[in-house]
Amino acid sequence: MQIISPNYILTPNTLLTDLAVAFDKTIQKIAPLEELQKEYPDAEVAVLEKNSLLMPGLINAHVHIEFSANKTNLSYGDFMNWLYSVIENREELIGGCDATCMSKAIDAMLESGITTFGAISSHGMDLQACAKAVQNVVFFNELIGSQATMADALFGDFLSRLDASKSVAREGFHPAVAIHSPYSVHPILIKKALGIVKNEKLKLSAHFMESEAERNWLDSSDGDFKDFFENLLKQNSAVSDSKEFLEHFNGSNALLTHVVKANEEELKTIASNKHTVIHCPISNRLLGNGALDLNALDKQNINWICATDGLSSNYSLDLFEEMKCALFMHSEMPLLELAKKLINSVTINAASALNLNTGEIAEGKNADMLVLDLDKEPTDELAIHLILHRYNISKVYINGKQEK
Ligand code: MCF
Ligand code: FE
Repeated sequence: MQIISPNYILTPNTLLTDLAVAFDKTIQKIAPLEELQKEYPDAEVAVLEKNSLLMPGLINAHVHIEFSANKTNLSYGDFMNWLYSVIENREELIGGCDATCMSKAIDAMLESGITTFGAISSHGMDLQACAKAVQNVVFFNELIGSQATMADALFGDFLSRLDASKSVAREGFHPAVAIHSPYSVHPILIKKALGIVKNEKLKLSAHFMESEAERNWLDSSDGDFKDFFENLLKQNSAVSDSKEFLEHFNGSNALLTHVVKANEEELKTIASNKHTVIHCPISNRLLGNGALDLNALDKQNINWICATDGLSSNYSLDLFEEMKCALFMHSEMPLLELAKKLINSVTINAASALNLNTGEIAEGKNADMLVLDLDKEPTDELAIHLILHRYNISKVYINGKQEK
């Protein structure tokens, strides 16, 4: 048992003062230090310095680890140009991302306070790096392929990657499934994969309505994707429309990433199925996809969370940086309200979306915690300051073990 005694503890609705936390793998009790020392006389005690804040570890629910080699290879500003640049640079990009490159990305996330991440794995090449990461990992094996003729081979490959991820038997590692997107996955494949998802109660994720090109292709088999599909894949219409696509996900509490171009009907479907929207503001900006309308999501009571996406569409995997950009991007929402929502989105709300017992400093939750060194007593605008000031993270605990 350990006891940590910070000056302040951040919880979703209040800032606690003069309380300490007793924990092993999970948080056992939150009470005054003297009381905890009496109850756990053998516990190791850390009394922290002045202005220390204990807060939950951050959760980055959507990141492409295999794309971590990108810095300047890909074209930014327009989604289709980005996509063509991915295809053109594929070998260099994926081949250039070895174990060291992937571990560097994972370690950088730890340094910036990310104690849980959702890895979207395109090829399974990131499995070892994710298996040996100190963080909690939801490992989303991605299914992709719009051609029916390739379905058996692609599904076979997907299944063997899923099986390999199931053989990772470590605490905090969770195999899961990602359907790449409505335009890139054939319904035959989606149906087969969702059979497994439902049987085995796996978490499920998909990119959805990221670009104008996707909107036009799904609505009318037209727009910027027309040339792409006709020339590269000899396909002249979309494999499904967005309604059919979303119907596959009914009853799954899925994570839908981007959702920038979704219409009101789609938002209603997302709301009624209790899916979560993953918002990646930097990626949306860099790929020329505009900004998500957060008020429209709030109006429908949709749980939305903030994530970084991969280094394929970002310059860092730092959720403090991501939240800062979101704060400046969404002038439609009052500043303090937005800051509080962002902090909850990468802690308690991300945990609930991923169905993990973490994201909150509360009794019974896993002890995934950060210590931040504030320089002054916090004000009631703490959420804004946490996002703006990049306070030093002096300690990181994951499942009760100190990792920084
Ligand atoms: O999220 C970004 C942009 N949207 C879609 N896909 C990806 C992103 N970063 C990497 N990807 C991957 C995706 O998982 O690119 C591959 C897929 O494996 C093909 S589509 C460019
Ligand atoms: Fe992505």
